[in-house]
Amino acid sequence: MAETTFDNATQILQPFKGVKKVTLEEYFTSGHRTCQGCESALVMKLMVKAAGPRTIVLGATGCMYVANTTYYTTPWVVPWMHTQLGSSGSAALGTAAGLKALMKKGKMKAEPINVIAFCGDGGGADMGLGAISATLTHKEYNSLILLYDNESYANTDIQLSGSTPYGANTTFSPPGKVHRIIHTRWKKNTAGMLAAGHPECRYVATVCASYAVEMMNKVRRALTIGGPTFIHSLDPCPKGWDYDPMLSHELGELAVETGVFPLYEVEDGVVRHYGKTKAIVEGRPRKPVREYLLKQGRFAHFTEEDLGYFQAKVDEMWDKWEIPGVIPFWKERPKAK
Ligand SMILES: Cc1ncc(C[n+]2csc(CCOP(=O)(O)OP(=O)(O)O)c2C)c(N)n1
Ligand code: SF4
Ligand SMILES: [Mg+2]
Repeated sequence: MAETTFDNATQILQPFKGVKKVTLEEYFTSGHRTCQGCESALVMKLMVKAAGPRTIVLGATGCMYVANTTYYTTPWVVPWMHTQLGSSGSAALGTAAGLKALMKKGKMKAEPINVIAFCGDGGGADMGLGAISATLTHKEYNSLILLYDNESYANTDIQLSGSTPYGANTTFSPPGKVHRIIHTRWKKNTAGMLAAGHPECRYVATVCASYAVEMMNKVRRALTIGGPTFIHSLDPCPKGWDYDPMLSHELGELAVETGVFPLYEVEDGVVRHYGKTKAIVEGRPRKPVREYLLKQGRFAHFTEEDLGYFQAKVDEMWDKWEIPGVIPFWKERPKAK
């Protein structure tokens, strides 16, 4: 059979210019069993809406697998496949390579088909980090890995992950009488690490579904650029974060407005803060982190001292980091003589 030429060129997905321009079709519909107010379910819906119907979604184990594919029910309208907890990277690369081979051999029409693999913070930022890293080195294959970060191993009852914030109450870190703060580690900087360490990856972004149009446009940008790309989404989780489900949207906004979760994209090595984060970089004051933390039961045991420590760490990120929220180093200042 004749070989069809097929390179990395993908479709051009223009950004949605405002909410009224967003397409009406849904590819993640009813039929899921996530908790009321689950932001990660919204992320799935927006992600595939942004990508469109010519999309294959691959999902690592976690809430977005288990609650979305109960026997005989599923909200996915596009082709969907489960993959093992740490395998989102391998699934993305294998599927993209398989499609490319079939198209190259002329066994499939050569056309852009989006390959999106999602993973949770446990599956992506912890267990599957190696596979994601490998995928981000393979510039010849088009795929997007979307990490939905609800800041715990939620599906197995809220164990702490490398993405769980300092001090949070999880089933692995319940505050006690002797030790109030059991989880004393600061959250991993996953997007910054992946952006800084993968020269073949042309696009990395952080997103939050509270800013839905911007979030969808980052997905569209990643799928337009092609090659391996990565998006990190911060997703409020009413069960794990212990708050009233009606606060999901507000908590996403507060994560950004307090500077806890900066929004940025790195395209071909150029960092661009966007949205409310851009305003903060340009001088808008950050809200105090207590406004974000004290709305969540997982921080209900925090004292003023704990709030002060958390605020100081976030201040450090903004005041000292080489690129605030992205590159966690700063240059040694010359010692005064
Ligand atoms: C190799 C492996 N270890 C453990 C599990 C059990 N397990 C299923 S889902 C899950 C939690 C995954 O957490 P995360 O990736 O953050 O997704 P979330 O549940 O928070 O959506 C765990 C530990 C598994 N399925 N496979
Ligand atoms: S535990 Fe959290 S992430 Fe899982 S379905 Fe419920 S709200 Fe969504
Ligand atoms: Mg999780």
